[in-house]
Amino acid sequence: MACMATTEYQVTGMSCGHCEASVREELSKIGTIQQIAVSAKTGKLVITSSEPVADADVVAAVDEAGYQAVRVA
Ligand SMILES: [Cu+2]
Repeated sequence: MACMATTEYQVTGMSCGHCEASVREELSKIGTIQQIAVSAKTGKLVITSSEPVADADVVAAVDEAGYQAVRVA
């Protein structure tokens, strides 16, 4: 198994499970992402990927879903 990269973002604007699903759907288009943990309650988004994902790609995907992501870790 290749090295896994984990990155964390704070997402603003989500309010329910549908918001989480929209974020998941957009992020799933980034092929290297293996795992997505997103909470509308806390705004926390944790991405596990097989290769480092560009922050700009994550921010763009979340923006496409209608929310704002900021990298925190
Ligand atoms: Cu919602």
